[in-house]
Amino acid sequence: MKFYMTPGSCSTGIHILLEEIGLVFEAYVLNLPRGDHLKPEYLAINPQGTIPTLVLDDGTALTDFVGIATWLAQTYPRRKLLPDDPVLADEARAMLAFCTRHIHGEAFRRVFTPDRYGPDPDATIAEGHAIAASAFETVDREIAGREYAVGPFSIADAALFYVEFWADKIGMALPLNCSSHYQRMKARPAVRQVLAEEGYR
Ligand SMILES: N[C@@H](CCC(=O)N[C@@H](CS)C(=O)NCC(=O)O)C(=O)O
Repeated sequence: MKFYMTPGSCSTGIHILLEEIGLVFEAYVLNLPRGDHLKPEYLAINPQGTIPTLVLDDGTALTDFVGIATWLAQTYPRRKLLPDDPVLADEARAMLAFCTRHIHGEAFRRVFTPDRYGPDPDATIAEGHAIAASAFETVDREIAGREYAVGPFSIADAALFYVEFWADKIGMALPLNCSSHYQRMKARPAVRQVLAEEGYR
């Protein structure tokens, strides 16, 4: 498999899942500020010009975080990346969607790329911070008393981790349960390995 990624981006979440499963893959690092993701050769693989992309051995390109994470969980069921319990599995999918679509797509997209939202970047960044803060409070209530996002470790944790990592990066304080979750994730061998490989100590 070929994995297209950028260190410290949302692809870090998929990188963690690949390591958790113990898959062998070729990593291709894209430099987003330099525009690698908009070059014709990459757009031929992923027309949306986003990372992560996972190209399977038969050449199929999976181009969406939720899609890749779900594919990994279903393709490697023995790793139990989605709980057997259907209610918990549904909660994991809901958390995955909330982290990628809402916390990433609505909050951090404003914080990291405010120019996409109009002429007042400072107001957009502030709005992004406010959306993120409120969303982390919601997650904090949901994960209270659990070891991981829905109880057992799942694909939801990879998504929650990368948005927590971004909060940490921009100096945003996480509420208590999210902060504990973030520390617990950072203690996992696969997460430590991924962070080291991506250049974080
Ligand atoms: N729909 C994609 C979006 C992922 C996404 O926004 N990735 C960011 C990096 S964290 C990206 O590729 N940004 C480049 C761009 O949007 O131009 C997914 O969920 O995987």
